[in-house]
Amino acid sequence: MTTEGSQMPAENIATHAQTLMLDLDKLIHARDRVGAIKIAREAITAGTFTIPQLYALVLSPLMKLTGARWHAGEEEVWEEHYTTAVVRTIIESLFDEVAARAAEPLGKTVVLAAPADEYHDLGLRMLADRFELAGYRVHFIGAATPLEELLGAARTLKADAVLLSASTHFHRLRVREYADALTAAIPGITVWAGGPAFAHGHSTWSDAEIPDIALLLGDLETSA
Ligand code: B12
Repeated sequence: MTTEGSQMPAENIATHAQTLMLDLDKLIHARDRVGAIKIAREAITAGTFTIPQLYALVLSPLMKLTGARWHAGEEEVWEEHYTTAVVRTIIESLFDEVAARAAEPLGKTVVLAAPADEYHDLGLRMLADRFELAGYRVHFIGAATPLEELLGAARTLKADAVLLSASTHFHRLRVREYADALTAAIPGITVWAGGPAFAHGHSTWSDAEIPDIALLLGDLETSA
């Protein structure tokens, strides 16, 4: 279990997370991306949050807030893109901290990708770091990956597991196709699938195929 960082009681963590999220939101709206990146990094280097906590309790809710504002007509599309870009920079800026805090290697390799035409990859990128922290060897392929390319990557990179993410409902069938193709082509491979596309149930998928990442990695108190 990744226990570096905060030992705060859960309710304090929630309050601190909400405060940091609102501070980040203000800085992003003031178009102060340097300031936003600085306070997010400081929350990690000061030990206020673990990296999984920052991702699950601060950055993910910030993205949802942005999405809700866009949906309500309170934000332009470019503003959602702006927030996405700042959040991605925060994540990338933590690369050294992820490497320094990663657990002993487990000897397992995971490849993370989204299927063709699926452009949401920020959640996938956060999951990549959480797997790395847990000791996996991680290869992040990212958004909109054609099936043949993913099969090639999984073989070449000797993946023990492939994690597929889909946010848009209409990509669920494609994820099923990818999972079936991977398990047929690579004996013994584990395929996990998830993301908002599965938010309203996952019939035709087993529970093992759609894992609870917090439970699998043991890196958060609550499932996220
Ligand atoms: C940012 C964003 C975008 C950006 C994506 C940028 C990027 N590179 O990622 C852009 C602008 C490209 C975009 C485009 C679109 N988007 Co959009 N987008 C969002 C938004 C606002 C935030 C997404 C995000 O980053 N969330 C934060 C991350 C951390 O959370 P997450 O992705 O859910 O991932 C977490 C979990 O789901 C889970 N998870 C993820 N993958 C996996 C895999 C496994 C195996 C497991 C176990 C868990 C797991 O772990 C992650 C970490 O905790 C959401 C709103 C929302 N409520 O989420 C809409 C949202 C996802 N988008 C939506 C839609 C409809 C679209 C568009 C179709 C809009 C349009 N009409 O053009 C297009 C589709 C583009 C495409 N073909 O893919 C819908 C999807 C609805 C649905 N379920 O079908 C949402 C939910 C908005 C809404 N309420 O309608 N979007």
